[in-house]
Amino acid sequence: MSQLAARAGYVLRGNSSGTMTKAAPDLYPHQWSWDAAFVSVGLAHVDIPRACAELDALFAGQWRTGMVPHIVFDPEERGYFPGPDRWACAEHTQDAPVMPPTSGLCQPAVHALAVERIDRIAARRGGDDAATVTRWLPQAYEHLLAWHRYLAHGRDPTGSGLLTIYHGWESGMDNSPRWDAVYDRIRVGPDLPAYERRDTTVVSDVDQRPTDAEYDRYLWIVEELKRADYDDARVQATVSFLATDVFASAVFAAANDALARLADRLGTGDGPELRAYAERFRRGVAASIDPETGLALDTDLRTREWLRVQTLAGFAPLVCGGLDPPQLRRMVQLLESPRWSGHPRLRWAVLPSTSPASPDFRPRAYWRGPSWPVLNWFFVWMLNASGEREAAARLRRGTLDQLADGSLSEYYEPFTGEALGSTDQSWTAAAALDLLA
Ligand code: 9WN
Repeated sequence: MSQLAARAGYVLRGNSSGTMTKAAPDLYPHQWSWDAAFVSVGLAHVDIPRACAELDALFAGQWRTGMVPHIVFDPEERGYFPGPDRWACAEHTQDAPVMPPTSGLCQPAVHALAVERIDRIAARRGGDDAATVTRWLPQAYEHLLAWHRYLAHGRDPTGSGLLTIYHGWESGMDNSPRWDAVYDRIRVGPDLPAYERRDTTVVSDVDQRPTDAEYDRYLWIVEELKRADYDDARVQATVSFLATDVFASAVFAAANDALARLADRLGTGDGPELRAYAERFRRGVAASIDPETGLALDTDLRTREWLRVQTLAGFAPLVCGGLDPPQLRRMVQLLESPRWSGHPRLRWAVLPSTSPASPDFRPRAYWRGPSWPVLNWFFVWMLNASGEREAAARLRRGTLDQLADGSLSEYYEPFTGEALGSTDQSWTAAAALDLLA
């Protein structure tokens, strides 16, 4: 285990460009939003100032609207598609910064949770580390407040307690079966500009990545966003992908709780506003639980129908709390049941991205089945936060066993344990460091 920690620290150092950490050295050579938040927690265990700098680099790409974009591009790096030219954000809206260039979407708002955790790690250490974070917090707080206000208003204009997303990429679970029905409806226009994928030159086994047909739709939505000049109201009226994201909503509720605690500590007076957001989104998530499966579901906003699938996003209520004790017990039991981490064929008792008992399950295909250490770590973190310490300890054990091969891969085949996707994935290294600490 000490070797694993050393290797994880080495990977994070190697993936750093100085101020930002590439999500992965070859496959994702830029900074991704939720990756950066998770990475900053890993960094906090080895270098507190660098952890703060990681989030500062991300906030440098924040839009005038408050949106924290899903990619902040390193202008020196080329190897990723779609890159800054394809997004062309600053050409379409003055809300986007010219430098650093960014994408025009966002990802789950785990950042305030990360900041709270960095603060706790630094406080435990005391001395210069604690002082560094105390000095840094007020400005980090301002970025987070603007980000949360953007989401609460721009992405939930009707006050439903559920965030609206425009692309599977915004969920962070790109090709999850969660979005199949929404993507099925998308008709790619004949004027989709030609493109060449880069991801399949890095991961040569195409089964591990989304298909070309899926990519066409991903890129088509980018064209639709540009046509609406990345303006939220125009996008919501025109884009062909429009859904609520129950997992991102739960993350947002929990992040508002964390930011409210920070507001109190800093004496900003925003606590009541942030607690009201937390309550609104907790209620939205609780109302999304499907009585048939016990899992929380997303909604297709064009048809107003629930998207009935069995993915780990269904455990969203475990992230934001608000379940009464029997409901909480039932959900933890479901998580550990043979449909999930207790499935008899699993190599390790961890959560796969899609239930192996579901017809959508495909064990090698990215978000359609493989298990992702980063999300297992996140559930360990959230289970601990809701007092479910024994379930958290079991999931932690399984995740560490999975990580023991030292490849720090992006995802794993859940039955055979084969490492898949990118190796040296930054957020997997962060997961290892935090779980070991
Ligand atoms: C598109 C960086 C990102 C993660 C996402 C993951 C994957 C990108 C891609 O990699 O998405 O945003 O090109 O496939 O799905 O969750 O943030 O690690």
